[in-house]
Amino acid sequence: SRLEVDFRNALLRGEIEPYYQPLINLSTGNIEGYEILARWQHPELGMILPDVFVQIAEDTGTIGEMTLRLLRQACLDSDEWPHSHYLALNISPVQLRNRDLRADLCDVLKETGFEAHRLEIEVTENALIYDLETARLILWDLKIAGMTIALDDFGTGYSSLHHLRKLPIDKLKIDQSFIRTMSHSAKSRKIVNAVIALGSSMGLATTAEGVETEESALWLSQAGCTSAQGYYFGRPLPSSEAWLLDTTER
Ligand code: G
Ligand code: G
Ligand code: MN
Ligand code: NA
Repeated sequence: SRLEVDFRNALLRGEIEPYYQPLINLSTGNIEGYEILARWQHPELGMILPDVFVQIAEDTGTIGEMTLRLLRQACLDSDEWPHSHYLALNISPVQLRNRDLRADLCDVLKETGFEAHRLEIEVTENALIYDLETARLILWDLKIAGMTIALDDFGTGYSSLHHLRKLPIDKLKIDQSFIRTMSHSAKSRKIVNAVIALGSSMGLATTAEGVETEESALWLSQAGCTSAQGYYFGRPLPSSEAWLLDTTER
């Protein structure tokens, strides 16, 4: 298709850029990190969202290259920011079949001087269902290199608890669907409480995704959730604007 052809060139021309959404530590109220979210600034069509082009990147075998380019740019961008926060990078299911992932990511870290312990890798559970053993080896590679591992969209995938037992997970990102419905659903609140307790008992951090109101931010903080992300705290923004959130009083 037109977009598939455009995508490869867009990648080479640097039209795929990182946006950044802040992650807030709920005990201090301060920013602790930023999730890198890919955006495509198409010269004619305007901004295209990853729901459209991540699939194209996977289908055309360019997802690995896209990820490394985003990471390189993010490491350079964040080097200009006043605070040393972590960066969270999304990894696609197909990338958890590539044993070169650690070496590829570490090359970028070395080149940019960004420390591995400041890089968090986000994987979705659905990434793990095809070849769990290979995924396990790759996640251990990353872990041993010093990176942390977050399980994204937690609660929506398959056999979550099996994955928790088998894999070197550091953090659970509680899916937006639970957070969005919390204000009117007692079931959602109970599930969120249970996930926080599960994380806490296993020594894992918990991040609530899709926090849109002060009310849910306060509730999550009182429930012992470690950190939060969502429009209430900040939308994904380009580098020039993202770090400014850090200097705003909350
Ligand atoms: O804001 P948002 O539209 O950015 O993201 C939509 C979806 O695309 C989310 O599930 C997000 O995890 C995913 N996504 C965003 N950036 C990337 C990326 O660089 N790589 C991968 N694999 N997924 C991404
Ligand atoms: O799947 P993942 O969690 O990586 O995707 C993050 C997605 O959620 C991105 O598309 C991001 O723009 C979006 N997002 C982040 N915060 C909020 C929020 O508070 N509300 C809604 N509706 N979407 C959000
Ligand atoms: Mn994510
Ligand atoms: Na998510």
